[in-house]
Amino acid sequence: MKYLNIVFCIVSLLVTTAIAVTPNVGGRLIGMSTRPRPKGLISNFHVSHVTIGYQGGPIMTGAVNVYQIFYGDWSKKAAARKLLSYFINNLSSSRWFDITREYFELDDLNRTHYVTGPIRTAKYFYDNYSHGKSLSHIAIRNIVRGAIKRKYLPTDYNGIYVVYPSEDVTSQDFCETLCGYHFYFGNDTSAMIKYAFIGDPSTQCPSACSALQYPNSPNGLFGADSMANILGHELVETLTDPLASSWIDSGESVRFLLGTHYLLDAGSTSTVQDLNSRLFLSTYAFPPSSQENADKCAWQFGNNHTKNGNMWNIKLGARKFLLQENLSLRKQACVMKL
Ligand SMILES: *[C@@H]1O[C@H](CO)[C@@H](O)[C@H](O)[C@H]1NC(C)=O
Ligand SMILES: *[C@@H]1O[C@H](CO)[C@@H](O)[C@H](O)[C@H]1NC(C)=O
Ligand SMILES: *[C@@H]1O[C@H](CO)[C@@H](O)[C@H](O)[C@H]1NC(C)=O
Ligand SMILES: *[C@@H]1O[C@H](CO)[C@@H](O)[C@H](O)[C@H]1NC(C)=O
Ligand SMILES: *[C@@H]1O[C@H](CO)[C@@H](O)[C@H](O)[C@H]1NC(C)=O
Ligand SMILES: CC(=O)N[C@H]1CO[C@H](CO)[C@@H](O)[C@@H]1O
Repeated sequence: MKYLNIVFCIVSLLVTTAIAVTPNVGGRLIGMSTRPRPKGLISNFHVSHVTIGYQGGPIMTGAVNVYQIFYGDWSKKAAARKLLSYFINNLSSSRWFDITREYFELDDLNRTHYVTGPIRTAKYFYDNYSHGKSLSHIAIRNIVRGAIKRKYLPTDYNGIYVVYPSEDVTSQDFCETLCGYHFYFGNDTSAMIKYAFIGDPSTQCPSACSALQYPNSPNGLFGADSMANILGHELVETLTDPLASSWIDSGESVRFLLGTHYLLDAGSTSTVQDLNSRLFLSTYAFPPSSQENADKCAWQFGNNHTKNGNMWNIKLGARKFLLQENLSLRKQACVMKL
């Protein structure tokens, strides 16, 4: 079976050259799960506090550009677009982002290189429904690929491309099992395009993918305010685990991940990419957890300020956001800052 060959290929690469070898095939679509609910589809989801370990792959060092793709109809949402840019541009100067700076990669001489940032917005692009109003995972990948191919956005292997479908667009698994995810494509391990999908929950699932009390939000933009939390989650995971080979659950769960099946967050969908950059998709139900750093703290906000139903827990620049906590390596805990 081709699928299994690919899996074994990754395993042997990791075993023979333990450091900094990154498979250019395989990996999973790393989703941010919807909020845990007592009953229903995601009832088995729980946040595990088992520490994550370094698995030998790369992280993203240095300055990282974020290329935003506003998909669908953003014509009346300049304020939301600006809020998301503001969030990105103010994130890496926060103490929250210092948590991310604890994460590192080892090069082939075992030298340590940390996530540094800064992250900042670069070119953005409006995509006027090029793939319709119902997006599969592959369509989302192709939206990014198309924007680069047609030179609306530059090719930047140290960048992160973010696709934000407008609230009228439905996306595969969005609201059902996940709120956002990050993934990658390309043929060459040293030249992979990293991208993320961030859904707008405001009309489709204001409670499954937002912790805010609809319609209240810190900046008066429920959709963008909710997306900021998902965006923070996916950005730090992309920085610390861009190819799902660096900072992800350690030990048995990862051996299981590589040797048997691609494990997933509760009920989400795995995406396996072969050498021809085709995508295989398959879904497993509630496997043991395989989580990245922000997954450990998803939907945990620590103390928040609440006024008239409006919740926030962090100030970035002059604006307030409700942003989840993150996993500190040193503290082995979910924290808002170091
Ligand atoms: C916050 O974001 C705004 C808008 O993108 C930007 O002008 C400002 O310089 C940022 N502030 C910091 C401290 O990065
Ligand atoms: C790097 O560290 C690993 C694990 O400690 C060790 O097996 C390997 O020989 C080291 N490589 C170099 C180049 O020092
Ligand atoms: C988007 O496409 C629609 C239908 O093709 C068209 O009416 C509209 O002008 C386009 N908008 C932009 C900003 O290109
Ligand atoms: C990967 O390689 C194939 C075959 O050479 C090529 O057609 C395709 O465009 C490449 N994909 C990327 C993302 O570079
Ligand atoms: C915000 O704080 C209130 C009061 O402590 C708490 O009940 C609520 O669950 C918190 N909200 C979130 C999203 O953590
Ligand atoms: C709930 C929780 O862990 N909150 C912590 C967030 O981080 C700050 C700073 O380290 C702590 O004071 C909180 O207790």
